[in-house]
Amino acid sequence: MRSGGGALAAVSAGVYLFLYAPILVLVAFSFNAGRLTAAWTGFTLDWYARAAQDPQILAALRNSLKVAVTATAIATAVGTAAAVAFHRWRFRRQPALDTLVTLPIVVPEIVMASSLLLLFAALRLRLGFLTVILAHVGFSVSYAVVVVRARLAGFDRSLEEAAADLGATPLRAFFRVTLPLIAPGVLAAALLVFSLSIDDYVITSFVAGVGSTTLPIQIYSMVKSGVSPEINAVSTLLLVATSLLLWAASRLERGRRGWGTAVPVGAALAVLGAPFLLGRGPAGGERVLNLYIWSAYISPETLAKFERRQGARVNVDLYDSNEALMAKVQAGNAGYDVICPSNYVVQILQKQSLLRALDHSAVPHLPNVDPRFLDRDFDPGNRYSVPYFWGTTGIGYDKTKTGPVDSWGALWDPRFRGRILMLDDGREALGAALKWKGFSLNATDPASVRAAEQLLIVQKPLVRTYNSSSFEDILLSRDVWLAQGWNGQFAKIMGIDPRLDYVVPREGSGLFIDSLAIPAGAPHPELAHAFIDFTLEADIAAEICRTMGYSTPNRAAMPLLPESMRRNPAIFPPGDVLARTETIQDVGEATLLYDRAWTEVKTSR
Ligand code: SPD
Repeated sequence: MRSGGGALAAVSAGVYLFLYAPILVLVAFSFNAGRLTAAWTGFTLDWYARAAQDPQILAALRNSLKVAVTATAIATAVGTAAAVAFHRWRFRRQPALDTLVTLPIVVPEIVMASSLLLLFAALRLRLGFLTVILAHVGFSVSYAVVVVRARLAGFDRSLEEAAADLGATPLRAFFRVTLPLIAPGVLAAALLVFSLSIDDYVITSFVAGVGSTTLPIQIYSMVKSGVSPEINAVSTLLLVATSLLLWAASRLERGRRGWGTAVPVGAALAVLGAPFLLGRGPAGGERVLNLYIWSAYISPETLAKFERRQGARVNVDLYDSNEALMAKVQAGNAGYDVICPSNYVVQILQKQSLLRALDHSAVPHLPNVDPRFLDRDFDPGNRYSVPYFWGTTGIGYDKTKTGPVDSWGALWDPRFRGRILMLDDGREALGAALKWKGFSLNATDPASVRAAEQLLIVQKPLVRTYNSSSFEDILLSRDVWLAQGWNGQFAKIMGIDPRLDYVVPREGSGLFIDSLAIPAGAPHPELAHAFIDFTLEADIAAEICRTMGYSTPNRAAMPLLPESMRRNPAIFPPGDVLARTETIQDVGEATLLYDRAWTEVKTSR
């Protein structure tokens, strides 16, 4: 070996390790018996078996494949045609056209996502498969043009001319001469588009509607309720399938056909086709309820009961902020049948005519609700909503690490630097600062909101993370010792670990009533009413409360709850605690103040 050869090999090995270490870890942990991602506890194939039986994962994988295959076919065909046109003819203003065709590659994804959403809203297109496919074609076609053009750069045009001289039409010459010669480039473009499509999260999350949840969105929503090794198993299979396809493509490129190419293609197709064979796809004529609800708010078992009762299927999408809910509903046409806005959000959506008036004759169990939660200011007469859960915002903490906690001030205590979690929610995080300093949660004067903003900026170096979905798991794992959050999720972990406690700080806090409502354009209003009424049945309301830990407003469900829950002050706070709570309200134009303040906090260093 030449001198320096050893160093070169070491650097190369380092580069390969850097590139592949994360993938190797993912593959290894897909065989790990333990649920925790960071500790190896033994070999298992269980996660593969579970993934193969998880209807949500299978449905998401099917959706991803349908989208990726369609978008790949369209983008590759369009991109190839455009590349050939650019190669064959010189257009006026060619440099400008060249720039325009490659621009989507450098446009920030978030800009592309919001402009596509705006466009679809303007065209009144319902968000779903069509919009996802159009978006994927939109962002990937430029890549196809670039890859095919690179292949065409070395293409000898005299071959096409010879075909024409021998009497071939331009179309025949293209299919018999040009296409076979540029096929490796077209194939490479198709593979690139396929992998861009299968992987996309940002743009898809903007333009997907109900029933078109793709694998990345499903994975992200599963991660919100704790990372599952099933995800590692699915990712490993996807990796195997795409590697096999790449291997086959490289053999084809080298002109090698036969078994050596057919076997990897067959194996890849078997892996990719499995979700279609294993899971049930939507049957024609099947009744479907599209539910958009807070994470950690309903269990799959309760949904399965409704499905059995109604002979229907429930599609569930999750969110963890009212802002995310409002963005989807206000963009229009997301296709949801039932949503779960918080009190003030019911009011905002109703004012914008985005909710459908309820038919009370179709919700006969409404009288099960405790009258204290009916006919509230945000929805007089419950014309648009029925209460689902109520609760408080407070602090969950490990008393063995922090000692007693009774003030919001604990979240600013430098002794707990790096051990504090705040909700990733502007109104709630600013609300904690406002309450600590004696203001209302609904202060509208700029000085108070500004003071809260400054407090959160000062607090930032102490904060480990902002999280609104799995804050209780993060506390349970001891990554943090104090977490701002909502009572129900803390109540659940307090049952697992007695060192944890929950407090509504003495300065006061927020009380929320999250309600079920039907969006104005809901496609299945009859099934939506049936679902809302189902959740109001005493035993179902009790089951939802038992499994999720949040406080039920259902009076008839109370006797069905275990004594330990009824007496748990974290779930059903006593009168003196309730007396120091207030509801978050729609603050009208001051919303802008809150939005700006929260953006300042999140972007400050
Ligand atoms: N994980 C679900 C938590 C829902 C809590 N309600 C939100 C109230 C927002 N002010």
